[in-house]
Amino acid sequence: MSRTGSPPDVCVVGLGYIGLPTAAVIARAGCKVLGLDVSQAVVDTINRGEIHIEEVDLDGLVQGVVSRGLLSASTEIAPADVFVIAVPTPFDKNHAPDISYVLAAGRAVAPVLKAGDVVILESTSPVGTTEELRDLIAQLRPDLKIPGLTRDTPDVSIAYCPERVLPGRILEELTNNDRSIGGVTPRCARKALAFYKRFVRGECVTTDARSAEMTKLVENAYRDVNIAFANELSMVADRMGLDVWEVIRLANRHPRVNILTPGPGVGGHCIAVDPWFIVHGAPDETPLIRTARGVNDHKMHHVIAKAEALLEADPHAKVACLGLAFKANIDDFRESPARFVTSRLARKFGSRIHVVEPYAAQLPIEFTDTGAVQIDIDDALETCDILIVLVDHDVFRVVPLAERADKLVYDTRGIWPDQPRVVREEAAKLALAG
Ligand code: SAJ
Repeated sequence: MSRTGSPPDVCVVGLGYIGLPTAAVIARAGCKVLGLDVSQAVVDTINRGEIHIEEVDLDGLVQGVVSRGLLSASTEIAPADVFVIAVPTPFDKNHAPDISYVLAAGRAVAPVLKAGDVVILESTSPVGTTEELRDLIAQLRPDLKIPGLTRDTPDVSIAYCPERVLPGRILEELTNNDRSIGGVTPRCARKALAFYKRFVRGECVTTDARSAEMTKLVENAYRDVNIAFANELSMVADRMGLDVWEVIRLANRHPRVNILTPGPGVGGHCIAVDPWFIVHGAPDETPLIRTARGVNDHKMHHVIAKAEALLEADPHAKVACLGLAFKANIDDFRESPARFVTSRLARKFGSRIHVVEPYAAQLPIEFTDTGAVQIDIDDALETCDILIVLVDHDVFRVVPLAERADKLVYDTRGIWPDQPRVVREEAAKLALAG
């Protein structure tokens, strides 16, 4: 495969939140792409030109590349020139990374590999996973010369190239973000680089596989540690009766200070997961990363306790919880602190809880039989006395002061800096009393 030659045939293994957009973007660049997934339902949906996940502009893109015959999906592997593996890497109950899906993908790919092929792992992975994948392929295909294990020119190339896209901006960031491309050998990195140059406009930087694996983990751990600092400050501010938003706003006027935004905790399936991969790899050297995880998880319980104190102080007040998504302006409810907090309140306070989530057609399963109901933001503003802001959706952010000035507001996201301070101080005092 060469950059200037005809486009390679590509197989993307795993058609989830990363795999499907990646497959579609590669197809748009003119490569014939086969998407492989274990779910027949996912495969059928994509082959109809439809999508099973929500992401800005993805529907039109998939529809276009499927109708032009550039993207198809299957549960059966087929030969290709480049294999891109984008499968989940969860952790178990002890926070140990589970790379079984990566190895299963390797077992699927190995039988159809031929000389000249490139295998690229994109899944967030503990350091050393790409070499494990390489060793598995070597074991399954003793007929092939494998990079790092042969003195000759290897038959195949194996590399690690993490995605770093932000949900809600995936298509744009897939194309425009810089990429770190880590080869099992420098030659492998060059082969993978030639492939990414076909569809990435950002700068592609080559390195070794282990450094690229660690880079991905470090990016998300960096974010987690910095959010933990903001969340810890918010709890300190509650204890001291201070307005954390005011303190952060002022501190951030310092030219070398940039404190992130407190929230009800850290959600999603990356930032709350990936730091554990570092901790698992170096348990004695990671007190800071481990503590940050603890702070961010604890913040959810702090929010629940503070909200419970508010609700118990006024047993007749009707309450609106604003947002269930794991962050603003998306319909992704996986590992969402807002969802966790609201469901706990619904279980305790039942029909007093009114949930506002414009991105959800209905309440998630755990709300069944709690008595909590879903209403829209207009009803919430007309009928509820207490507003608990859990997600900074734009539709909440734009509510003018006049429509909420008389409410008791617990704003975990700081979207309403003009909310009368007396109300916010009252909330802080109630929480302290609790
Ligand atoms: N959050 C805060 N305060 C902040 C920023 C975020 O409470 O100041 C919360 C969010 O509300 C959310 C969580 O953190 O619950 C994570 O949100 P996010 O927008 O920071 O990140 P993700 O999980 O959507 O995507 C991250 C990104 N990583 C980094 O920004 C370093 C993305 O670039 C990665 O590709 C993605 O993880 C991934 O797939 O690993």
